[in-house]
Amino acid sequence: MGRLVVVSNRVTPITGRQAASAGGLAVGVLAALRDTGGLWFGWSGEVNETSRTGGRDGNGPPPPRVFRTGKVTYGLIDLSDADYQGFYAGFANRTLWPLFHYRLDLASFEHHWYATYRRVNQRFAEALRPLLKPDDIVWIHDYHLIPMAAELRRLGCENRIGFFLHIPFPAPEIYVSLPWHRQLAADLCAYDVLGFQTGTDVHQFKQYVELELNGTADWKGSVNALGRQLHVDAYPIGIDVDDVQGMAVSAEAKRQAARLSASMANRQLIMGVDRLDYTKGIVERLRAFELLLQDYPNLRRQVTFMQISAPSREQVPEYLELREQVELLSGHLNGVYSEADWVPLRYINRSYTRRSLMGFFRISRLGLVTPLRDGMNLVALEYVAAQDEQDPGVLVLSRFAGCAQQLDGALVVNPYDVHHLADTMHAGLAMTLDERQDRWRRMMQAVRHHDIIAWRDRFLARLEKLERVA
Ligand code: ADQ
Repeated sequence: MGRLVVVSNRVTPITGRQAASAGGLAVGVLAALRDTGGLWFGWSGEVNETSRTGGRDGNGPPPPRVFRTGKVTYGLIDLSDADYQGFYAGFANRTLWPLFHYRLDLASFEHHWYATYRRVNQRFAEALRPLLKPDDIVWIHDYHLIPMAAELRRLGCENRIGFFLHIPFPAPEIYVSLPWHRQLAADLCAYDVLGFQTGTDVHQFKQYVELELNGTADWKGSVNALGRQLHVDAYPIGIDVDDVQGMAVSAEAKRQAARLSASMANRQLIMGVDRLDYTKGIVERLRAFELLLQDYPNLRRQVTFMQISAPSREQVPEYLELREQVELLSGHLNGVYSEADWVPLRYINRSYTRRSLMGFFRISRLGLVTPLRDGMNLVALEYVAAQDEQDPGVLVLSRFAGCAQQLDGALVVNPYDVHHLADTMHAGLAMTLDERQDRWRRMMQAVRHHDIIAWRDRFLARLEKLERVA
């Protein structure tokens, strides 16, 4: 097999113990790169003024910093503040992210952001091009980098190039609201393999191709459009199951879980963990919890809901508004229902180590994963893997999370229907041990079947099978 080259917006060189705290993409991709050796290319996370694209001095931005750790070579570039604002904070996070999650109301369509997005993608391609060897297999990740294959092709690159979209691909009716929908669709068609999280995403992309590009798509995954033929399929991302199980019984997890248990006075623990993002349905979840306490007063004093929301994208105004809304609701809820010796909600606005989170999951009775829209949602998979098979918790899962298509043992809900969500939480808390075990076994089978290694191997096998671009 040719060398693997992975490109993602953020690259965090991680080693040793740090690797255990990294999630999804980093874990899966690093494992592949470590096995076979390869290059991981992308933005360093640094912002500085020497890295400006489109400057007038003719010098251009500096070349990437290239270094090697073990078998993995890293290629890192920095971004200027203007590029960061237009490309990352602007077009990626305030145009594509809300639009692809069906939040047209929150999407802004600024032409200068789009221009910067294209320019930064071009810069990524120009910086990567000299590092590529003819047999390299290139795997590009996520919505920040959609135009990259087209830019690489423009520079004469004939390598096999695949793309994986970590977020949903919206229904064509939503997608066409993007003023540049056609350009980005043409960019997607420049790839050889296009991977989505679910069959629904694949279906929606194919529908768009047929309706708007006059292309064709067959049931085997072959898509012809704009003079290109590409393979399009669902590759649901998964987790490293053994790793998560190990973390859930680690000394750190046990210590943290014991501290939490001691503070709970035998109450049942309900858990929610997400980035503080408007796609995750946190507001609806809090409303449902309030309804649970209102409609089932016998549960008061019997449960504690711990919602851990890691701060996220705090430079984006919509995220600050969400934080205020969640803080207001939490304060209200605790103000109304707390008693001298019981506080129903513990709302925590920071991140925890993954070991601690897995330890909390393991002692909880209910896991609430209720996004309004989510590509896959790794928290749901981690929740399942972290459980004790003798006494597993119940997963309440949104039908709008990609993983709802695999986890038939979950209690599946429509997160907008907060009354039903409250009733489902009640049913989950009352579930017998037999039923909990039965549901957990079914979910665990699916989580193992679709793990991170299966995801990566299936995608790369498909990319390797293809002939190089003529
Ligand atoms: P995200 O939207 O970030 O991912 P998710 O898939 O749930 O969402 O992954 C989040 C990761 O961060 C998990 O590994 C979780 O354990 C960790 N995490 C969350 N909150 C945390 C906290 N408070 N402290 C510490 N760690 C925390 C995007 C897409 C998803 C898709 C993934 C992978 O939006 O739909 O599943 O990429 O493709």
